[in-house]
Order: sequence, then C-alpha cells, then structure tokens
Amino acid sequence: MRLYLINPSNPLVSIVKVKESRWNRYRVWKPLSLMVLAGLTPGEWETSILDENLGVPDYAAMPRPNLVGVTAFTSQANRAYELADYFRDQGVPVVMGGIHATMCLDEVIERVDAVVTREAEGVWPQVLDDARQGRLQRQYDGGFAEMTGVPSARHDLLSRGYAFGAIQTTRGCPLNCSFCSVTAFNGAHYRQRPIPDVVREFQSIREKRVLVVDDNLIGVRPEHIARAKDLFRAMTRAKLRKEWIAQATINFADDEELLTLAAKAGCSGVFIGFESPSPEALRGLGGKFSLLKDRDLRASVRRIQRHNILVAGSFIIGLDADEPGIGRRIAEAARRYGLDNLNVLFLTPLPGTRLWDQMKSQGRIPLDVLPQDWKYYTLTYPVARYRHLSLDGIIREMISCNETFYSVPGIFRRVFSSFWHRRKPWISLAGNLSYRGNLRRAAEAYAGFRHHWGDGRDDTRGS
Ligand code: B12
Ligand code: SF4
Repeated sequence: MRLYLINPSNPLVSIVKVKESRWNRYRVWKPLSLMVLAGLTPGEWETSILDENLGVPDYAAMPRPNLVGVTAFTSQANRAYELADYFRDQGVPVVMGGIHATMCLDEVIERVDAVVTREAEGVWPQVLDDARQGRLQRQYDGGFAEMTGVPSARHDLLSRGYAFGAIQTTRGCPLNCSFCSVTAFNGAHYRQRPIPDVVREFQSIREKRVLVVDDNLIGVRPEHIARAKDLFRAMTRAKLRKEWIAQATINFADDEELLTLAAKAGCSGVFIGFESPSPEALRGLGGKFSLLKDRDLRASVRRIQRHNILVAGSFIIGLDADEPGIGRRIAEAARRYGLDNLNVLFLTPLPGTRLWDQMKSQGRIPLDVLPQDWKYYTLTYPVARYRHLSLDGIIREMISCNETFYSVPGIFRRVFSSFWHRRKPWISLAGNLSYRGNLRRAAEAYAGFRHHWGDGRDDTRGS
C-alpha cells in the first residue's frame, strides 16, 4: 500500500522561493504535520512526504499511490484542491486534514473523499484501515490528542534541503488572541508532551538547527514555566548539541533561571509577538495585552539577549487604532526595543477566529471570492478593509516599515551588535538579508494584488 502525504505550495508566498534568494533557505521549514502523520502510519504502508515548497514533483512520472493525504493552511487550500482533483481523476482517494479542513469543513468536504478535523492522532490509524478496505467515511474528528499519544515524527522521510528540523513539545494556548486560530484549533488547555518523548525525538533529528513549533514554548502559568525548565534541564543532560529557535511570550524575559537553562539547552533565538507599539491597539487584541502592558520592553529584550539569544519580534499593521505613519512607528519601536529581526504582517481575518466573525459582520472582508481568494490569506496581503487606512495607504505603511527597519545601515548596526555581543551574528545576518532580499519581490506582489483587488471591489475603508 502506497501513501503520499503532500504539503501543497502557495505560489504567492514569496519567502519559499528558495531559488530566487539563497537566504530564503533559512526560511523554509519542514511540514511537521505530515512527519507526525507518517509517524502514526503502520509499517505496511510505504509512505512518502512530498513538500511542494521545495519544488512540485512530477506526479505523472511517479508510481500511483493507493491513498493521498493533503495538509493545508488556509493560504494553501486552492493548491490542495488542485491536487485533490488530479488524484481523484485517477481514482485515488484523497483525505484532507489540518487547520483549513477544520475551520472550513463545509468547503473542504465538497472537494475531497474524506476530511479529518482537528488533531489526527486519535483517528489516523482508523482512516488508513478504512481506506485499505475501501470504506472511507466522509468525516473523522480527531478532537484534542492525548500528548502521550503523539508519536515521534518521521524526520528521516524529509532529510534534504532544509536549514532547520522541526519538533513540537506542547499544544494549545490559553490566551485566545482575537486574530489567532490557535486557541480555536488546539484548545485553551496547554498540553505538554512527556519530556522523555521530546528528548528522544530531538535525538532523532539530523539537522543541527531546529524550529520548536510550539505556539508558546514556556506557557504563561508558573507550572508551565516549571515544566519548561525541566525540559531544558533534560535537553542539557542529553547533550543534544542542537541550536534551536522557538516562539514564546514576553514573560520569557522575567525569569533568569529559565533564560539560563534555555541558553544551556541550545536556545539561539526566540520569536515574540509584540503586535503593536500602541497600548490602545493592544487592548483590543485580547489575551496578550496583560503580558505586554506597562512593561519596559527594551529591558525585557536586553535580558533575553544577554543570554546570547536572538530576539525576533512580530507586529501587526491594520489594527483599528492604526493611522497613517504606523509603519514608521513600528520600525522605530522595533529599533528602540533592540530587536534582531522584525516580521510585520497585515491584520488578516483567518476563518474560525473572533476577528473573522467581527470583520465579516461589519462587511470588512472584500477578498471573499472563496476558495480562490484564500491564496491571499498569507498575512502578507491586506485582504480586509482597515479602519483608518486605504488599500494603497496600508501597503505604503508596510513598505515604509520594512524599508526603514531593513535599511543597509540598520542591518549593519544589528549584525555588528550581535557580532560584538557574540550573539549568533551569522543567523542574524541570514535573517536580515533574507527579509531585505524579499522587499523587491513584495513590491511586485503588491502590484499584482492591487490589480486583483481592482476587479469590481471598491477601496473604501471599513468604517
Ligand atoms: C510551524 C508553523 C509555521 C511554519 C512551518 C509550516 C510548515 N511547513 O508546516 C512556517 C513558519 C513556515 C509557517 C508559515 C505560515 N503560517 Co504557520 N504556523 C505554524 C504553527 C506555529 C505550528 C504548525 C505545526 O507544525 N504544528 C505541529 C503539527 C504536528 O500540528 P498540525 O500542523 O496542526 O497537524 C496536526 C493536525 O492538524 C492534523 N493534520 C494536519 N495536516 C493533516 C493532513 C491530513 C491528511 C490529516 C489526516 C491530518 C492532518 O494532524 C496533525 C497531527 O495531529 C501553527 C500554529 C498551530 N498551532 O497550528 C501556525 C499556523 C498554522 N500558521 C498560520 C499562518 C497564517 C501561516 C502563514 C500563512 C502566515 C505567516 N506568515 O505566519 C505562513 C504561510 C505558510 C504557507 N505555506 O502558506 C496559521 C494558520 C491559520 C490558517 N487558517 O491557515 C497558524 C494556525 C497560526 C495562527 N496564528 O493562526 N507556519
Ligand atoms: S498568545 Fe500567541 S498562540 Fe496564544 S492566542 Fe495569542 S497569538 Fe495565538
């Protein structure tokens, strides 16, 4: 029995064009979902993972599979449907799972043979069994998995062409920010994998560098932080000799012991959502506000960096409080906080979020020719109507933000600072050059997007 697990490409996500900029090699990540599915798949299946981000395979020249499993973020949905059409035309059943299938079940179920909603651990063996016996059901719901049931991912099935391996140690987030799908998808309960499982899986990863995909590696409560410390101690004891990066909330900075243990365990960088330089805008976002308010962010960032850990920050443009000039204000805030890297995204209503419900009810989602328009839901296109910014205005703000932060002197200053403080200068350089290299491509992409938007949609603001 032959199984293909496919990660569809999204041609609009310019960051994955490895051939156009070699620095982008540092920004292509392994599709962990498919490696976990492969880990759940019994040995009688001959399993291949096909990641279209590294190039679309010539499916016609490959052996015909007995079953195809497709994953998709919302932005990949259209390509997922093309793949489903292609394989179903040949009589191969197609199963789709992942966040888009969960949030847009009615849309997906029309286009594939079976849909798996939420987490796959509890149902994937049954799906395979049903497929083998030719009696696939239309829908399976995996619910929230027991973390003891999460298998070691099959890292061996995707071994070439990636700068980073990937691993997950927790699922779920209690903070439930209005724009984010994580709480809706993985639940508010912060679930942690057993530490020995995580360490064993780390040992099976061949790459020297690893992305820990957890939405918040350290959590927010004292018991979460205690567990993170135990994990870091176990990783250090196991002498993994890996450098890893992770996502965390800013409270990472509040515990010196945590920072010391993380650095000792190999933490080389952390990705933190600052979201907005304006307290007023933050208040509307939900959970995270309480962690960010009244905090000396420059001091917090410095405390992390003193442990030789790079800090990349993420901000959103297009919040209701954002007015012309927000791009420059974000770039200046990022420089003031001393961030090593800045990632700015357009406020995007993702299906299943509170923001989606709110913007939909206010008639503020003009990119709604679905599923075709999903390809723009990469957070790198302004798909909504923004309160104080027109389409051209918000694009100008994004360009001004990135050009200010990723100016040549700005990059030089940051890389020099990380070199001087011996804070991973090569990683800092690769990250900065990758972002800068994409500025030109982003301008071309916005021109195409404006053209698409022009098809009968007006450019009035939300309210
Ligand atoms: C790591 C990550 C990335 C990485 C790696 C992605 C990759 N190659 O897999 C990078 C940095 C590249 C990335 C990029 C983006 N990401 Co991202 N990312 C994540 C993150 C943090 C973890 C995903 C992960 O690996 N989880 C671990 C695996 C094991 O879990 P899983 O993917 O959910 O898979 C399980 C189930 O879903 C299911 N399943 C999944 N696929 C399939 C397929 C089949 C056949 C079956 C049966 C089951 C199944 O089984 C798995 C085991 O239970 C999530 C947050 C989250 N908690 O999901 C956001 C998240 C998925 N990303 C998100 C977004 C928006 C993006 C971007 C579009 C925008 C951006 N700039 O961040 C880009 C563009 C990607 C693209 N190609 O279009 C959103 C997606 C929302 C949506 N509706 O699509 C999320 C949910 C974050 C959020 N804040 O809302 N991302
Ligand atoms: S803290 Fe992060 S993962 Fe949790 S809901 Fe907010 S944005 Fe999503």
